[in-house]
Amino acid sequence: MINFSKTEFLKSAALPKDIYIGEAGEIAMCGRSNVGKSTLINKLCNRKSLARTSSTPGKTTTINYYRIKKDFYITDLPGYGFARRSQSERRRWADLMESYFRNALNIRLALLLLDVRHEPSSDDITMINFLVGSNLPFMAVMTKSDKPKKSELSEKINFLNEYMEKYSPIDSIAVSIKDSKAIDKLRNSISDYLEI
Ligand SMILES: Nc1nc2c(ncn2[C@@H]2O[C@H](COP(=O)(O)OP(=O)(O)OP(=O)(O)O)[C@@H](O)[C@H]2O)c(=O)[nH]1
Ligand SMILES: [Mg+2]
Repeated sequence: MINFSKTEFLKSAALPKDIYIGEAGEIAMCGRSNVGKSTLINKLCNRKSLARTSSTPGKTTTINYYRIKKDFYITDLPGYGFARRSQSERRRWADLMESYFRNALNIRLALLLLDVRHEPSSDDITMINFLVGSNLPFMAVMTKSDKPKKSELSEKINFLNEYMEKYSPIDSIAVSIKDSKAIDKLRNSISDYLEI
């Protein structure tokens, strides 16, 4: 079982030349801006502000690498689908992502975060197709499960579960920052899948 609490910040990459290329295994956090990627890294690692978060989208603008154990990293990626970015920022984002995925030969698992309240957006679908097309194993993680009304939650989870089953053999999981049991379950699923 991974001891996420020993995680430490390793480096940031703002430009393709800064992208980490090495032997270590990697867990990549992908998803739309504001879906909760940086927040989830903090929760998994039981830390308040290892990764910086914000209530406004577009907070993470660099690729941030965190070492969870010797030879294993978790990578916080800048989110997609954030409309209010300048043309040049969008270009930089696209170049950075393209370079990241081209060089990330050691991604052992991607976590694709989806807001439990919404159906996948066209950007999410592009991401899903990319992961499938690249043969990258991924687990859908539905975030913000504290937000829907209790009466609607299971319907939303079932919808996304069924949706994602078509694309990934790995079971989806619903989490919330307010539900430490769900976070624990996610830690276990990641450890079990990676056998680390
Ligand atoms: N209620 C609730 N809020 C959450 C949850 N997870 C994240 N948030 C909030 O969602 C907002 C965005 O979280 P971030 O972690 O910064 O989102 P991000 O995906 O890293 O966004 P970018 O860095 O822009 O790509 C913050 O205000 C978080 O507190 C959750 O499970 N429940
Ligand atoms: Mg972020």
